[in-house]
Amino acid sequence: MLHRKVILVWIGIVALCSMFLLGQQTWAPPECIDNDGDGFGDPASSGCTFPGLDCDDTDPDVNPAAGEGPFGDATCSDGVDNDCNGKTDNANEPTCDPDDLNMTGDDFECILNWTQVNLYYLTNKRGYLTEALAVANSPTGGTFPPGTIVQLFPAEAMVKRAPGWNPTTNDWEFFFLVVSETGTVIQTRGAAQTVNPLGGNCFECHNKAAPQWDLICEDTHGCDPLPPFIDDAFIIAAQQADPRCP
Ligand code: HEC
Ligand SMILES: [Ca+2]
Ligand SMILES: [Ca+2]
Ligand SMILES: [Ca+2]
Repeated sequence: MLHRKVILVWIGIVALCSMFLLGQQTWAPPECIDNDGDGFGDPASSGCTFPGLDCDDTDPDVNPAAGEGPFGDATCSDGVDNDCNGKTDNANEPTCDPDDLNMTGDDFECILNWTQVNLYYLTNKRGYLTEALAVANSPTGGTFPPGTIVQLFPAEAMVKRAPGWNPTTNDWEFFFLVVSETGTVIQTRGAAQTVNPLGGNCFECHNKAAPQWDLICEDTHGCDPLPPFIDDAFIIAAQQADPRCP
């Protein structure tokens, strides 16, 4: 009998201890001091909605998730480090860099308006068309200037952002677009993770171009070829069918 009581008491103690230990976790979450209520704390704390440091905990519009840019936007001249990255206004490269090109749907247009280089179309929306064409036509390659847009198909585009935007992709931003008579809707955009609707990763294919070609494939730069049915005639027909063209 005594033996059974000892065991019961022992089980009771173990149960109490584990309740205490479990309970402690919920009774004392990491403290979050978030004076402006934007979800970021000062100091940074995993107890807050977001773990990043709020560099100005008196202004809910200033935190690591806030934007600074593009150039011309008030955030590039307000004297505030809006996104808490340690750089303020025009020093906030690349997003406040006047050469950066942060495309909206309306910035895309009929690709036949642009300059044809071999099989693709190219323009530059930051005043560097001469420089961009020099790179495109160079037999030894080069690095395209910011503001360059390159398209082979109306629905896919590569856009050169400001230096430092994304070192992995050489600052290229990849786009998949939905185009119609009424204009362009951006369906997906981004750096190395961008895929087309068939799941094909733009960067994985284009990164196979030899380094001097700045991720431009054409059919001689080292990329795997497109499937045989996508021949020149197919590509030209797709270009001529760009619904945005007059
Ligand atoms: C399966 C590999 C592959 C995928 C995925 C791919 N591309 Fe390409 N892309 C190519 C090849 C190869 C060419 C060159 C075709 C030619 O000129 O014959 C090309 C051409 C282009 C061109 C014209 C300039 C150049 O590099 O020749 C642009 C712009 C482009 N692709 C953008 C994109 C974008 C944006 C995506 C993603 C939405 C994408 N591509 C996905 C292989 C790929
Ligand atoms: Ca805050
Ligand atoms: Ca900043
Ligand atoms: Ca600012």
